[in-house]
Amino acid sequence: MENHFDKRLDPTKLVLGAKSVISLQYNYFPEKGNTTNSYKISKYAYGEDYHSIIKAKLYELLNFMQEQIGELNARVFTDSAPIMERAWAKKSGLGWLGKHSLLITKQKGSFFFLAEIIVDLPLNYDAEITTSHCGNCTKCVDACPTQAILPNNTVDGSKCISYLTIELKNELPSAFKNKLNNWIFGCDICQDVCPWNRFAIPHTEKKFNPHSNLHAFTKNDWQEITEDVFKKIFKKSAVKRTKFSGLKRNISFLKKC
Ligand code: B12
Ligand code: SF4
Ligand code: SF4
Repeated sequence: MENHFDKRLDPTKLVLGAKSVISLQYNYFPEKGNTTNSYKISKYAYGEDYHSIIKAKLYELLNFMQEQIGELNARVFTDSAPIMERAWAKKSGLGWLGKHSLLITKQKGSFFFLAEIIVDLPLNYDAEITTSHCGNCTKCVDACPTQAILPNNTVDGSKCISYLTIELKNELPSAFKNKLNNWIFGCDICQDVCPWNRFAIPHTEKKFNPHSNLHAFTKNDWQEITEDVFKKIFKKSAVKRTKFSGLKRNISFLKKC
């Protein structure tokens, strides 16, 4: 997070002559969730990796813009560069930042990815939403099993199950015993309990649909998963980020709890 901090603050360091950040969102809320009593995978990772799917759509939009306007200096991003995606989305009027730090909209909740086109084109800008619609609610803060949600809409990344199960390269610290709530890749708890997600509508992106076996997996199936099965089920999935060894580490840790 400390790398490229100058770029994080200044989009002209990513795109020369940048004048606008176009913020976009892409729904990943699935029709069907994890099976109760089994291990859980975050909704965003059920199907194919979102990076390539969303990037293809961003290029489609950028090409359309260039057909209408002429050549532009622009780059497209989703979760792939030092950009403060939530801060830009808020500034673009897409929604507000919930106490769990994620962007929420009144119409759709929060189960969507953020993406941007940074372009050297001046535009008419939407107004920022400055009101939070969290009110006195603290459901996400109360439900987080590792107390990772801190005051002022921030998350202590090193305590977040998403970081522990995906990004952490070492052994899982014993302090998190009995706290991972059966999550083996990512965590959706703070979003599942958020009242605004009752407005979430299932996505229509076929590539986000899970492999037909994913929801049928019992705890036993997960504990016995082989590298071949892992490669089949998660062939194009974001779950590959944790690698077979990482997923096995998470499963063994939960088995011991
Ligand atoms: C690092 C990271 C994580 C870390 C840390 C999370 C955290 N809350 O900080 C970990 C691994 C824990 C994580 C987990 C998850 N993540 Co994540 N993550 C990121 C990532 C790559 C960077 C975030 C970042 O830069 N933080 C640093 C701070 C400084 O910047 P910021 O987040 O933009 O916003 C703050 C600052 O900008 C500040 N601010 C405003 N103005 C200014 C001005 C100045 C000068 C400064 C210094 C600061 C500042 O206010 C903002 C709010 O606090 C982003 C993608 C991206 N490039 O933004 C995805 C992203 C935030 N993650 C996302 C998702 C989906 C998740 C998970 C839900 C995945 C999962 N199911 O497991 C969980 C949710 C956990 C949670 N409650 O946050 C989505 C969120 C979509 C949404 N609706 O908001 C993003 C945007 C990826 C994407 N493109 O869709 N994530
Ligand atoms: S994703 Fe899970 S561990 Fe991370 S802040 Fe939300 S509830 Fe807590
Ligand atoms: S659960 Fe409540 S406090 Fe947390 S983000 Fe949703 S509305 Fe805001």
